[in-house]
Amino acid sequence: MLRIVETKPYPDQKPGTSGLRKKVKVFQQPGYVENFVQSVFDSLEGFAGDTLVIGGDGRYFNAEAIQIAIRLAAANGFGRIVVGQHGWLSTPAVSALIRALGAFGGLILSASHNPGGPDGDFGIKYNIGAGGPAPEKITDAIFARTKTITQYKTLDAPDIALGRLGEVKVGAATVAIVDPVETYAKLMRKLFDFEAIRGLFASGFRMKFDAMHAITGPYAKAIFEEELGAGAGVVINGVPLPSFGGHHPDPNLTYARELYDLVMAPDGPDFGAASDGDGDRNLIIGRGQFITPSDSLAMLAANATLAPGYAAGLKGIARSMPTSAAADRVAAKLGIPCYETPTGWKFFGNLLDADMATLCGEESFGTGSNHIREKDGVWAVLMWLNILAKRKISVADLAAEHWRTYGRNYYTRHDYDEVDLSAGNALMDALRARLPALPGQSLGGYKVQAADDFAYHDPVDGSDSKGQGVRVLFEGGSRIVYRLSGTGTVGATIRIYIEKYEPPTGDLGQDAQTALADLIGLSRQFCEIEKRTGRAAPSVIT
Ligand code: VG1
Ligand code: CO
Repeated sequence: MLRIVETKPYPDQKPGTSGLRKKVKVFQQPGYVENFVQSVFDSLEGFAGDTLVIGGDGRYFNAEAIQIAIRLAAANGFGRIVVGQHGWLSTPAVSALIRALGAFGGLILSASHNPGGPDGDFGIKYNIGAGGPAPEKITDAIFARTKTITQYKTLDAPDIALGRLGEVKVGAATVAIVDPVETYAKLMRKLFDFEAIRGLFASGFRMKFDAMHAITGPYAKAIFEEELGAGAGVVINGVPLPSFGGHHPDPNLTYARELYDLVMAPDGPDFGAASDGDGDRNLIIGRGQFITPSDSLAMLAANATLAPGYAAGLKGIARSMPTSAAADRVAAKLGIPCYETPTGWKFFGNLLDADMATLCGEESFGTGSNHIREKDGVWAVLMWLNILAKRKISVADLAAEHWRTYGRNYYTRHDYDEVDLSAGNALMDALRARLPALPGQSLGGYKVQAADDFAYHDPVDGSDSKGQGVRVLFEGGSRIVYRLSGTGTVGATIRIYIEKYEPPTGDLGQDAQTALADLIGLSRQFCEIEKRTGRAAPSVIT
């Protein structure tokens, strides 16, 4: 039975770079999920009878939110609702399913790498028919709608059994519960040389994959352990848990320390990898050698044709602005364009749709390609394995060879979490005010070549995005970038990105924090971090 429920808007349901992200307790308020999901549907047109994909990363409140979303989708006229078993779908798997089914769009229930549990975070994101995050035009419309909404449409229908594969009716809609891995794994088989990777494992290559008790456990077990013969025990923390075992499911050197220590040990495995809450991020570590995400993008691009899905070569590379310029050097050598976009995967969508870029990456442990419209953690691991299987070389040797060819972009990101919001904004305002006077000045021995607040003109749809982060570019390819996070849920998170270019003839084997020490000091002093925020040191260094 269709039911129309009167409701009052909640303030601040603004979807950011990765959808709407708030504390679980905020989402648990009566009508909160309904308001947002109805606002999404109210901002879309022409979906009557069409297909909607729904899935999440298994975090606390996932199942409850999915039941609500299913009822609203059915009441609003979707004809077919495809849901991952147990409510599970990784973000890349949602993207793959939307595309494979030709669905109208999808809802992803996740707060990605943010912690879960009753006191953790939750999130909802809408993805369009191309498989990627909704562009700003749609997220702006959704936000506008959340402020004026007066009612939502739902059904009087019981919860459905999310664990049971098969189809059930909810109102007039058919709900199909599907295996979360199947469609995704099929796509991976098309892109990569599974035979060669099987051979790699058969030859004694050892790997550890840390699923961080988040969504990639089932994917990694099915693909790495079973299909590729890596063997049982390769996947650690492989069971998705609502609170991610109390951990922060963020695959970086701070939160994936267990894996890092394992792989850096002298008798450690050849290769270590991890993914985040919703499976779109990746961490790559070879024995004795961590690969920064920026370097990973460059190295994958330089070797991409070894994977069958990319044998024809790359059309272009795209990276987010704060991502290091390592990929630019590969693009230049390949004679293809390299696009610099604002932070967030949604900016890559147009370039991929227009076939202007094939590989994309962000410094925040996100790498992906035109196979879907999200970054993809398991894909990145397979791409590395495919390349290592073909090159028959260690990660450390591949990295050393890469830097000898292109030079090395030493890189680090320093995050200051949960800073007072007005202090964060004031810091950025003060930086912006100083920009015009910077070019030509010498800061700590570095000569400023250019300085701006990054703006992006989308070459495909002509849209403009302004205020995307303060860049101070130095002569010789070094730079400091400042921006505020759009995904934090408490106060402001200030991100400082520091990069220094070392040419092929320079010292390529340094520790990044050491190589960057003078620029790190300069980055703090220049924005007066301690005076303005009371913080002498960052909360997280990656
Ligand atoms: C962060 C990263 C950004 C990434 C975004 C979503 O955003 O810096 O590169 O696209 O998270 O990642 P911000 O605004 O906090 O810096 V995830 O794994 O949510 O989907
Ligand atoms: Co994520």
